[in-house]
Amino acid sequence: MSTSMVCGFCSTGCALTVQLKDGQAVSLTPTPGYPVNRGMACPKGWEALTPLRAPDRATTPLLRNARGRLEPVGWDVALRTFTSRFQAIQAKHGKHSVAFLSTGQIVSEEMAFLGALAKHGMGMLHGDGNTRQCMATSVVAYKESFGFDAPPYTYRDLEESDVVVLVGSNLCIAHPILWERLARNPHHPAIVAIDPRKTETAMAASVHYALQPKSDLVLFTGLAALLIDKGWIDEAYVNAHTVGFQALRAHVREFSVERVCATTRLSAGQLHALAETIHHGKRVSFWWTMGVNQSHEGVRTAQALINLALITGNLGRPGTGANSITGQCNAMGSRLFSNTASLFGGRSFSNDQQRLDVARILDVPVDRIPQKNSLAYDQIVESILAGKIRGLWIVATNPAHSWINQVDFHEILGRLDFLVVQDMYASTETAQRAHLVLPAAGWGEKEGTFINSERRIGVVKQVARAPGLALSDFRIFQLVAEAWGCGEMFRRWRDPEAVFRILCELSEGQPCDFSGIRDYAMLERAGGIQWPLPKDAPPPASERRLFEDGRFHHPDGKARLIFEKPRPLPEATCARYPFTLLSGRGSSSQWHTQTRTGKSAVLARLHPREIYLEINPGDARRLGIAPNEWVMVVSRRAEIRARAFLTHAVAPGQVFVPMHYADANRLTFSAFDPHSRQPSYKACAVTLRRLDGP
Ligand SMILES: Nc1nc2c(c(=O)[nH]1)N[C@H]1C(S)=C(S)[C@@H](COP(=O)(O)OP(=O)(O)OC[C@H]3O[C@@H](n4cnc5c(=O)[nH]c(N)nc54)[C@H](O)[C@@H]3O)O[C@H]1N2
Ligand SMILES: Nc1nc2c(c(=O)[nH]1)N[C@H]1C(S)=C(S)[C@@H](COP(=O)(O)OP(=O)(O)OC[C@H]3O[C@@H](n4cnc5c(=O)[nH]c(N)nc54)[C@H](O)[C@@H]3O)O[C@H]1N2
Ligand code: SF4
Ligand SMILES: [Mo]
Repeated sequence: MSTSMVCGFCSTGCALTVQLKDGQAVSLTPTPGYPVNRGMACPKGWEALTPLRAPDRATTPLLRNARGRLEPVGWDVALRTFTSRFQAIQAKHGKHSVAFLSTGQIVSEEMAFLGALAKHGMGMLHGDGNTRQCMATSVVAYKESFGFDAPPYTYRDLEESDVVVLVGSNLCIAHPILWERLARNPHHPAIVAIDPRKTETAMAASVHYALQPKSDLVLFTGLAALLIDKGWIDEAYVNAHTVGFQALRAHVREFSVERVCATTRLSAGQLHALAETIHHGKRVSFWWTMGVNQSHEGVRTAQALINLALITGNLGRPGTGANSITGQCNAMGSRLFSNTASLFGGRSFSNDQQRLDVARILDVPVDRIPQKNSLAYDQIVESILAGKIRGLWIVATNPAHSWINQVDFHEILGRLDFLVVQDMYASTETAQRAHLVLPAAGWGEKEGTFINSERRIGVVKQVARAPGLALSDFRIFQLVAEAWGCGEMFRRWRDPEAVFRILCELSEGQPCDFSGIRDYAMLERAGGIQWPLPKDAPPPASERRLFEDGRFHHPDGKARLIFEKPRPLPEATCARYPFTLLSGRGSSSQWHTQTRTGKSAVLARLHPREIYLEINPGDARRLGIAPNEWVMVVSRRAEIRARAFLTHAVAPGQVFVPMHYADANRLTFSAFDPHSRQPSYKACAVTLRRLDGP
């Protein structure tokens, strides 16, 4: 017996075939016919079952006792404590003094349950997720430019482009199967990598532009200036489908070649060559990931890329697009259904009609749906510091490792009156800080759906039993609803598939409308289905892109060309802190804070066990640092030890540390994009010191 389901790590959304014995998983292999991965998987996918069997799984609820130790309790005590502590905080400090932080890594059905339970059931106003750390920039950029958060592409575009521009994306290791798809492109595309580091991707690309960190906005604005100046734009497309071209043209005039070269440290020749490559391409696609999103000016940078695609008419045709690649397996689900930054289905909390629509579909009184937006993640953290938020429920994310500036964050966590952490493992940095740990089933131990980067909805199944008393997040939310006293509100939320039907209804009439999907079986038969698929639509093709008719989601059907002046770096280098610290993914075998991938002996052989720092050999020589030597990396917040890894992949004056080691974010500086409030993880100032002795 075997069954196929979508992988639970990255947003590529590969399908894996799980071999079963007595209904339980024994092994897995990539699914051959699935339109996403076509029989391929990366090391994490192959090892996806291993983390389920780890010895540090949370197998029972844990409650911190009077001596400060976490001690096992039953679900009855856990639920009573959860309810009484949070309700007491709300009674004393107001309903909004309890908040939640969720994730892009549970199924959409669970995300929606958490969002509805917390806000409509428990009366919270504030809830955000780790999608803020990751995709908030793209969400805001798309919403403003296209009128809806709608990544336009399908993966086949990687195979149909003749020019592929990858910006701040290390596709080879962060999305290896997408890289495989690109490698199969029969048109011998020019692959352009734009990244300060010579990454695995940059090495494999046709050309690498090693720009100065955070100079992307200047680069793309300057490129627009060159393209417009030379008349290398698609005027017919601009006139028919965009608004704001005259203003954009006036704005970009200030970005002379000299200015762009001075800021980016690219040569005039490189800039002209890039403009020519784009001009000569017939099907040019622009792809970006965290090198763009995690920036103090990420939204405008993403929009500068969107503008390039729009003014050159590279949208809505095969092999084109302004394409943000997502990160987590269900980041796209969280964008539509977490009920955090937007109301269900990409709606707005401040729109009365949309609140009424949701209230009707969910059969809840409309006054249970907040009229105001939640605070963003960093503002929730600030509110804890200010004593306004005193209770926090964290589900499927590990912010005591992954949030920016850990020195502050750990101090702030200590101020909470009550912290609940719901995770697969009791050993995570965040669970270790909790007053109450709720043991959760993981991927493979429950069912539901994920939405991948190309908007494809795919099914996740139960192929293993959760250990001990661990329960699916779905079941935990049901129990919390009962204990809280709002169980009645969730009578229809019987099981994940019943909730999937509610999600279909919530999507109806929205640009993401997938009300034409009947059930999980239909998704399975089709090999996943991309949104939109409205009711009564003809059977969908296996790959579809958006905006083929040139109509965007603004009322006039046109896209907006949006721009703004570049901003100064929040923490620039100086004489005391002369190095720019970059951070990001280290290898294809490591996932984020390593709570899952850290459990696999196979994956452990594919990456260094200890934290390391990539440094340019010239800088190392100057500072007397030998290969593999332990060095002290010092920022204004903290100093950490890391092994020096000498490599020309980083430019002089820059260093890189992978985010998978907990110390990385002790160095980073709390700075945010003002429009998306996404953390700028990828630039702060550090200095290096040699350590005497071992
Ligand atoms: N193996 C593995 N795969 C993953 C993940 C994982 O943890 N492990 N995580 C998943 C998730 S959630 C995400 S969001 C994606 C992230 O996927 P990516 O964004 O591709 O990964 P990162 O390494 O974070 O960042 C990409 C690149 O941005 C570059 N960069 C830094 N600053 C700048 C800049 O100013 N400009 C430009 N142009 N580039 C810059 C960095 O040098 C880095 O090479 O990966 C997903 N896939
Ligand atoms: N310096 C630096 N920091 C970064 C980044 C960077 O590039 N540089 N990247 C940022 C980005 S893009 C992201 S997405 C974040 C990721 O940051 P996190 O979300 O904190 O990272 P994960 O390790 O994926 O944490 C997921 C947690 O959920 C648990 N879990 C997994 N499955 C389930 C489940 O089904 N149910 C429950 N209840 N729990 C589950 C895991 O055990 C783990 O503890 O990190 C961000 N931090
Ligand atoms: S590329 Fe992503 S979705 Fe595919 S197997 Fe690897 S982690 Fe899973
Ligand atoms: Mo991410």
